[in-house]
Amino acid sequence: MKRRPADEPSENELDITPPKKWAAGVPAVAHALNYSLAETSARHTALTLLNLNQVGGIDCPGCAWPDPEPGSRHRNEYCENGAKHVNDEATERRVTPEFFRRHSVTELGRRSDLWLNQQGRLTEPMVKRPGSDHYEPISWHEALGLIADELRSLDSPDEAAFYTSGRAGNEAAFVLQLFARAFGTNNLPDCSNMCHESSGAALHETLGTGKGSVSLSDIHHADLILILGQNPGSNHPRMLSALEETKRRGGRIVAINPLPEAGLMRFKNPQKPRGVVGRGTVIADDFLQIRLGGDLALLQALNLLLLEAEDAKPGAVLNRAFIDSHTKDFSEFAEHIRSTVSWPDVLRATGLTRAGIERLRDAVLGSERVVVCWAMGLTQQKHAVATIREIVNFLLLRGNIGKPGAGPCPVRGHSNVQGDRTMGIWEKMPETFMEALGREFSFEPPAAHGLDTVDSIRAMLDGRIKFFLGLAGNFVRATPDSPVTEKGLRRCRLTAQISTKLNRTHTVCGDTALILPTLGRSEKDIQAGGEQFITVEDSMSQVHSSHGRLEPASKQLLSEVAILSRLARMTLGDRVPVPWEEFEGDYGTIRDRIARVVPGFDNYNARATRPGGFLLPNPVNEGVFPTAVGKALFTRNAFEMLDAPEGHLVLQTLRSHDQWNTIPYTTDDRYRGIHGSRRIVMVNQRDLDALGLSDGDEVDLVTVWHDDIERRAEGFRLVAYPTAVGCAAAYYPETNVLVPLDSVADVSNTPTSKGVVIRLEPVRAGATVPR
Ligand SMILES: Nc1nc2c(c(=O)[nH]1)N[C@H]1C(S)=C(S)[C@@H](COP(=O)(O)OP(=O)(O)OC[C@H]3O[C@@H](n4cnc5c(=O)[nH]c(N)nc54)[C@H](O)[C@@H]3O)O[C@H]1N2
Ligand SMILES: Nc1nc2c(c(=O)[nH]1)N[C@H]1C(S)=C(S)[C@@H](COP(=O)(O)OP(=O)(O)OC[C@H]3O[C@@H](n4cnc5c(=O)[nH]c(N)nc54)[C@H](O)[C@@H]3O)O[C@H]1N2
Ligand code: SF4
Ligand SMILES: [Mo]
Repeated sequence: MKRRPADEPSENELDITPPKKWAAGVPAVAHALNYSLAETSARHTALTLLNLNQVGGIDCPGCAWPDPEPGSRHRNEYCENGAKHVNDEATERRVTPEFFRRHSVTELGRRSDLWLNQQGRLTEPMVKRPGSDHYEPISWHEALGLIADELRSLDSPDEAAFYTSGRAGNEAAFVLQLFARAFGTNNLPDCSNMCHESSGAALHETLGTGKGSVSLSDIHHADLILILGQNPGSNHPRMLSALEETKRRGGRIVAINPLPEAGLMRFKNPQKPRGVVGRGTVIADDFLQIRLGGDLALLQALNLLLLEAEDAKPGAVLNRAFIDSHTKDFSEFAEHIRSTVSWPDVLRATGLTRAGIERLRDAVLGSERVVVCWAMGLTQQKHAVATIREIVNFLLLRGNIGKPGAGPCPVRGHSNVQGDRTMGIWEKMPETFMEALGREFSFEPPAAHGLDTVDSIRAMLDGRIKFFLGLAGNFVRATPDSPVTEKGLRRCRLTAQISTKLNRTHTVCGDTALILPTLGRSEKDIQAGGEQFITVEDSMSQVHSSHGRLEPASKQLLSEVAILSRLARMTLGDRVPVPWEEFEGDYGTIRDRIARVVPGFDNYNARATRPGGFLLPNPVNEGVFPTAVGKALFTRNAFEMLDAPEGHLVLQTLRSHDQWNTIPYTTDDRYRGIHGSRRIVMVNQRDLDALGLSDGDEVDLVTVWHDDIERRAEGFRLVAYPTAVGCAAAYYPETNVLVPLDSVADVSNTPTSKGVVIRLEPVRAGATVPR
């Protein structure tokens, strides 16, 4: 059954109910089923959901949270949002050539992100030729030929950028980076540049590895888990089941967040009968309602309190043996903390009380095994890398790294964002990887580092990048400073997107633009060598396979690997001896090569298909810290905080419960009690009073930044909300327009999406409000 394209939803029926104090339970399951059934038939829904996260089934295309051991998986091993994500892909709606005849590119550019996504799956390759305002059908051969010609006509390979979003599987990612490097560039920007780049930078520097070292079992066995800057109830829902298990074993959890997120407060597990009725489990034993950007100050104060506790009781607080044998620069760090932490600054930066921070110290002192989890609330701040380094300092002090039940846990976003990096999607892969790649395929990979996401946009703006290819993702909505990014992309000579669904990036075109429609993860992938599967790596470094089950959305779809292999062959000919055709026919041959290039992947093909897959070793768990000096490093980090001038607020741009990154599924945010509109901004009642504004007023959000460009997001409804004082929250991507391209984290170059100083300007009666 083909469904009609959906109509543009109405945006002005805002309905506010009190924020929820618990997450999941029966309503969550009901919501997922409602959404799924609106998109697909009941049979389809059953087929996708029963295969989700099962051995031999489909890896959930949602977040990167790991699956339990094969033997302990539930029959419904997915969350409400995982069900929504997979059914968003399995929709029976279709975008056809007829659709593009009816809608010009300009018209599509005026549609909302929600509407574009609701039109359904892309079905045929399409081209927008120079001077035209319509996409028209094109054959695969001609489409890939156009791209290959454009690539060959560039003055330098560095005029091309190849973007990856973290849904791409290992095989496609490996082929893409190989193609880019064989072509001659390291310009491999990815979504990770906007996501956990700060985590990778800080962990790599201090521990010698950019990944977290914690497993699900460590989460279960921790005495104490700190959760900073993360909203697992919406963004990693099955993490709540793991936290429930931690609690059952007597562990404690402290939530550190400007918002009292429902999932952190109380959880009703829909997979357990007792979770469906009753009050569920209280997740957070303590909640520190921190101000945006205050985490560095909090961690430094906590580290000072630990040093002072050690002074009071020498030998009882710090793990001296661990510090002496496994770390470097402890004294410099301790001296720095003692001489720089100022309590007035800490209290101002965090908005917390000293008593609250001392409570946290006591919780730490009462715990042998501590895990620290974090996500975007930390990574998307100017001082993100310093903050995460300070987490490492904190963990090192009591030897909470490399032992069971303890360690750093950056909770990754996209289901395979970590795997894509392991496969070489990074503009600055280490030399060891480049050498192995060059040796395996007998070529000289380019030595110079490439451009990341923000630098690629800068290069587009000044004409240094002329070609853009996106493997999944929605570049113009994921990136900051929307009109600036759009201008950059429009300056390209050719833009091409390998996508499953229509999104805004398809409407922001270079002279020539191509839509290359591809198979989703839920679909059967049949190649010359038979039925294929792909592999992915979760947030805890477990690598496993994913097998598509559904019939493809259209007969004309090609797999990501097929598109990239054919494009590489057409562009490079036999310039580099890579068996592209063999890769396309049998992904096992790609995995054989990966096994020879990437450490930890020996015997990849056999191990990937074992139930549950295999775990990549993390040296930290063997007590090895592969930094330059072979030890974990304590670091000294300068105090920094987010300060808003009088009459201003700091804004974070975040996700609702009902969206997948740049794609809203509905206009609701159920756990926060917001229904019917995404153009809202959450502000504390005390700030509303101080600003002379009221709940329900309409305002523009205007960025305060040191250049002359006016950045304004128009027509937002104020919602009085219990967020930290001085801190506002509004949804991404509608507010990306407010984040200046140059407002980035030190070291990692990640846009500061969680720390933008704004003012609220009341909208005069009668002014028109855009959608
Ligand atoms: N359903 C769903 N799941 C997803 C995604 C999705 O869009 N939808 N996206 C996926 C991706 S790619 C990612 S990266 C993850 C993102 O997962 P999250 O990081 O949980 O996502 P955000 O909505 O950006 O939420 C940031 C959280 O940090 C808090 N926060 C903001 N600033 C600060 C701060 O300065 N300090 C502290 N302590 N807290 C702060 C916010 O209040 C919020 O709770 O989720 C993944 N999972
Ligand atoms: N202001 C602000 N900006 C942010 C953030 C924020 O919190 N605030 N978060 C940042 C973060 S953490 C991230 S990860 C980025 C996300 O940025 P991206 O990863 O670029 O964006 P997504 O929304 O995940 O991309 C969705 C699109 O991917 C395509 N797609 C989906 N599945 C597949 C598939 O299997 N194959 C292919 N080829 N295509 C597919 C579909 O066409 C869909 O429209 O955004 C970042 N931007
Ligand atoms: S927690 Fe993440 S990976 Fe697991 S089912 Fe939900 S969205 Fe999918
Ligand atoms: Mo992300």
